[in-house]
Amino acid sequence: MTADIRHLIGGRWLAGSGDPVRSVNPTRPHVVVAEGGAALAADVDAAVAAAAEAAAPWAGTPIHGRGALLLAAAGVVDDHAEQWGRELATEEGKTLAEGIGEVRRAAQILRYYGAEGDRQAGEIFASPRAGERILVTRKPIGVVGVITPFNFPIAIPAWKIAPALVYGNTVVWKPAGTVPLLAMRLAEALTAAGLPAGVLNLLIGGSEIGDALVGHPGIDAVTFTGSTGVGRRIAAAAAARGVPAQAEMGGKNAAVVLDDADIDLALEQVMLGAFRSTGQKCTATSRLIVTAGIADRFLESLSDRARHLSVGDPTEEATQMGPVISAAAQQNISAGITTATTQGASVLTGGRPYSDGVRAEGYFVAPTILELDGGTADVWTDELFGPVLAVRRAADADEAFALAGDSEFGLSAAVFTQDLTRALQAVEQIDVGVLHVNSESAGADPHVPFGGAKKSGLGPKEQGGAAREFFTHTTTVYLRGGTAGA
Ligand code: UN1
Repeated sequence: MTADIRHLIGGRWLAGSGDPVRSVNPTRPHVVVAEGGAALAADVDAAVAAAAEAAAPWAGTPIHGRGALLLAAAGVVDDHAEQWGRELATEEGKTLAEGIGEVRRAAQILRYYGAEGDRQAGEIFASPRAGERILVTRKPIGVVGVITPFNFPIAIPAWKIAPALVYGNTVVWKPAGTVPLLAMRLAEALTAAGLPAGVLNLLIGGSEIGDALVGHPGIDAVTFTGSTGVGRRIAAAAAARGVPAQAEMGGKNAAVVLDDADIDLALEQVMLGAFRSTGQKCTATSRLIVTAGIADRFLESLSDRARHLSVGDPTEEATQMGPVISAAAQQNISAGITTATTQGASVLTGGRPYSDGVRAEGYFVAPTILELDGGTADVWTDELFGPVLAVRRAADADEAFALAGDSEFGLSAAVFTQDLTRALQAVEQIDVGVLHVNSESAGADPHVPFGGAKKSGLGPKEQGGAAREFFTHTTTVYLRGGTAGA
């Protein structure tokens, strides 16, 4: 059954009068998941006006009251985990287990921020002047533009929208046009929980809606997750208007497997990092560095596992990897593989299109492992955002860590070793925002900072206490009593 696309503006669910938009099932692209009319630029004006009107009463609601709404929404999300998880797998293409897991993760994020009222609200400092204290308090920024990607259609929106709301901001949100159904689900959960009209507005459409949002004079801050090119453009546009931007962008994340690693653990985790969500995570493992003593054995076992991965319809229980999001993504990834081979890469497994059944019909890319010789290769430097792992061998740990750092990006990395000294060396030497020792490069808990080093991100990090840096500003209060001369 095809869902109707609706936009949420000022508390009302409205049909769009723009061009037709639709999301399709990437496993069976002739199946339409959701369709309707896109939002128009005029809808951006209406949504921003609704968010501006809702801003003062929302900011004036005690944080515990705002949090209670998020906790109620978490309950709604959890209650629908199975249904929405299946819809997610159908619309986005990740496996059912991952889809249900992601919906539950969205609920967990809502619960984390729902409890924010019970945490520290600011700081107090001593004053060099008698009778004075200095308070650092937090205030909302205002109306936040939220732009989210396709790959976590409900979890990433939750981890931006939940902190935005709990800190007292109102939101106008544009999700990726490929996943409107899951966006509507999150907005439904928040409205069912009793969110006042205008506090969250949802507009579905193409990049012109995102541009109109970022350029709108009523938007006080922009938070974005997606590609590096778009993130830089958004941050530049925001800077030109003098408003803060938070952009979480590309990664080219390395797994480093040293000679002394627990090999079975490393095999299992590298597989998850490279191929879960079909490699479509900014934290996915897209580079692998193995040291010489174990390289042959490790690569042989890894290729064998990749070759036997169950690839197909993600809504079937046995499936371990589904399709990529779109025909354009499939073509881009396939072109990246072809370029790699012309640049000297050897294909250890995958690399060829499927010719059978649903895998030929849908946007499938085989799990692919490419071993590079010493030369330069685009697949080593450029994010393909698919199930493609580029491998290099290193003589020893020092060379392996240097290769891990050989990227303009620095989002996440994984290091597999049982030697504490080597693990500590990795912490010192690998310049990333998220480092996993003996676990895969993806994964993030809601209570700790998330974001990249180097060119992976702009602006304050996300999640945990870090989110407060972006979604609030400080007011430093020099506080004295009124008694003259006291
Ligand atoms: C994860 O590693 O589980 O777009 C989350 C992304 C990241 C989120 C990764 N912002 O893939």
